[in-house]
Amino acid sequence: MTVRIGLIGAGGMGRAHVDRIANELPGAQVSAVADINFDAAKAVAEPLGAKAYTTGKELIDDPNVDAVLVATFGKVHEESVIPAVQAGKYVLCEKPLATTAEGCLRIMDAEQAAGRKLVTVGFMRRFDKGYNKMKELLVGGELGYATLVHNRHRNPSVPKTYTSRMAIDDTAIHEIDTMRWLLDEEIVETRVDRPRFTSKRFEHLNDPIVVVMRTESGVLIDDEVNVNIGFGYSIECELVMETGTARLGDQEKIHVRDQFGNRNAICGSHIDRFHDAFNQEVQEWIHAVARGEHTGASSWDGYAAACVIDAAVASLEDPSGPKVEVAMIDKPGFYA
Ligand code: ISE
Repeated sequence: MTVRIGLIGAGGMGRAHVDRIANELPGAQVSAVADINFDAAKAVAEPLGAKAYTTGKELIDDPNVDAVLVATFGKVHEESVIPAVQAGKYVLCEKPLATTAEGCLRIMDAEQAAGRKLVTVGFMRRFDKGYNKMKELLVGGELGYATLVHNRHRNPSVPKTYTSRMAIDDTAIHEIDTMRWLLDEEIVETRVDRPRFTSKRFEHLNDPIVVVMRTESGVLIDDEVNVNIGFGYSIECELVMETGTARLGDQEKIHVRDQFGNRNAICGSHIDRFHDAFNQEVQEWIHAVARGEHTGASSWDGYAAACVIDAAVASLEDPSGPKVEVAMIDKPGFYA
């Protein structure tokens, strides 16, 4: 079966997904594209012979759409995900599932009413080889249990429209989910520290910040979010266990050694740095949809991340940067 995918959101992330589905991954085709900017939808749809729409609703109702890929802004994910679920279609929604825990709960309600898990959240780092090796080492247990994790999440720059809240719900969300997945436990408390801010930021932005989190078992996680670093897109992670540590390889690039030194190129964006992880994620989703099965991070994972976001934002908005407990509902049996 060829899965016919409808893409909602024809921006950079959506176009990168279209490109991988058309040129790299077997088993699917993009049959429709929707964007509030119709010209942008048309520009992506026409070369593929796909339909273009202005609204997600029209795309979801299209009988030639089997499954929906949502790549709009986080704030408007909910308005596409809920109708897609109500139409009984599988959805791969880019992170965040919704920007607040409340929004995620509404999605979970719709999904439970539909009676099956239909929503996958695009937490692609779960498919990254380096993080998977790290998890394997931790689960293997030869270096003991985890005590600390140090993360650095650096972007070359962000547009003026990027807000301080987005440093958490759009950027740190990756570490929030990856740490829950890596350590296999919930984050129960968080606080946001503010170092000296960079002069390279837009005035309205708190940048850099450090999001500090603690898990149920007491593992302490720090995450430097630094989004105007200039030199490139750089993700670092070091897992500290009792008798050893594991660190991500720096970039998905080769090392060059010559008369200028020993170096590897720095990635420019997440699309570049996590290219293989995105491919793996989307490929597994396509195969699962064809089998009529759910795969990847669930709405519960989207909700759990949003609960940490809500707590971190509360800390960020209080100039004293207090520790804030993460409040969550009990996990419904549906997501067990
Ligand atoms: C963007 O949406 C991403 O997902 C990137 O991985 C992150 O580094 C960036 O800050 C976000 O805006």
